Amino acid sequence: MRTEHASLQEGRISRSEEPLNLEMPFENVDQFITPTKSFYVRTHFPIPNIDKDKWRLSVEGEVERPLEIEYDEFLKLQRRKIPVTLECAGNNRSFLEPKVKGVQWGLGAVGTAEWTGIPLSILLERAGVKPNAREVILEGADEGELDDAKAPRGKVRFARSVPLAKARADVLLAFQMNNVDLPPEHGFPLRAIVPGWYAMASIKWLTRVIAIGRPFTGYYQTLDYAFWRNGELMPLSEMQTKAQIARPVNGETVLANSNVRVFGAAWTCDEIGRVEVSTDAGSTWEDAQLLGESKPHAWRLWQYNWHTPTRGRATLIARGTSSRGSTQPTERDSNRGTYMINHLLPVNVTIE
Ligand SMILES: Nc1nc2c(c(=O)[nH]1)N[C@H]1C(S)=C(S)[C@@H](COP(=O)(O)O)O[C@H]1N2
Ligand SMILES: [Mo]
Repeated sequence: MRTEHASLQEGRISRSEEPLNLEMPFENVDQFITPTKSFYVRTHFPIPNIDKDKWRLSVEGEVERPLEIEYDEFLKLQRRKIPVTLECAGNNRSFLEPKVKGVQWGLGAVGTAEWTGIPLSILLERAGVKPNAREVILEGADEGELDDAKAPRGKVRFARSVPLAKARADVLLAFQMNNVDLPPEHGFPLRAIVPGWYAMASIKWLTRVIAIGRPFTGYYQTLDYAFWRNGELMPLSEMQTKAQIARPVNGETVLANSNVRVFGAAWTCDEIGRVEVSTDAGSTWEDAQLLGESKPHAWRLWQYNWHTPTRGRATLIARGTSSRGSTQPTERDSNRGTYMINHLLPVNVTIE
């Protein structure tokens, strides 16, 4: 690992060095907020080194009054702080059979942080969005050439769009993560947080906000981070419901005739309604206990008290349901390609 990145790893699993991709060991989850040093890192290009005094955010495109904002001006605006769970759309990819291309994430390309920033709606209002605008493109400062015959030639920047209604509703432009300035790898000086959506939409190193009157056709919108629906490639958006077991871990040996705490986290695009656990490979299910309070767009920790049998093996499975009633699918849907992996995953344990 390159020396400048080695110091960043700090107990995280290195999935690739250049670009830097680090995973949180999911078995370590024990609190609602993920410490920044444990939070997964996903990058596509080298991390841009941005001088905040030279950095500007532009708001342009289909707006009456295009504007540029400096970092210090940002800090003077009315700020908000919200906990939001980010999950990479490729989380759990290493469990797919047969294997597919892409970063081989296990369970830990997910985490919850408190994000402090300015609602995007404030800037859109200042700039005066024209009536014909439909979407808002969020563009980062990072760029590079892509190793894909379908990609445009030359350098491409990492960019995604959100519908104008979503941009106005709850997209946050965050300058702090867990109460301190964003670290470089998480998007310093400013990143978008798109609550409830897979994290590819939460653009780091944000430099441009562009209102447009038609659907955005950028590489990371239409070719990558897309899935098949009715024969058409659709951009990924909302997170799908998922419950993951943090402990026990797959392959662990647990004590016979004892109480074992099965513990994990569950999330969806809004709020979790229910988590069930099976200790017999999915034949029967019981409700887990949801811990803490429910917060929109953030995961919910849960636990289940399992009284273990005398000896043998068991297959544990957790299953989440959103407050709107969408439950995790049992089987993988191949239309989802290499993304949105939320089918049920077994955790096999030995009882001794
Ligand atoms: N500018 C920019 N923003 C980006 C990315 C990127 O490579 N460049 N990666 C996206 C993806 S795919 C994910 S999963 C999240 C990861 O955020 P994190 O590294 O803070 O965990 O950032 C998103 N925002
Ligand atoms: Mo991602």
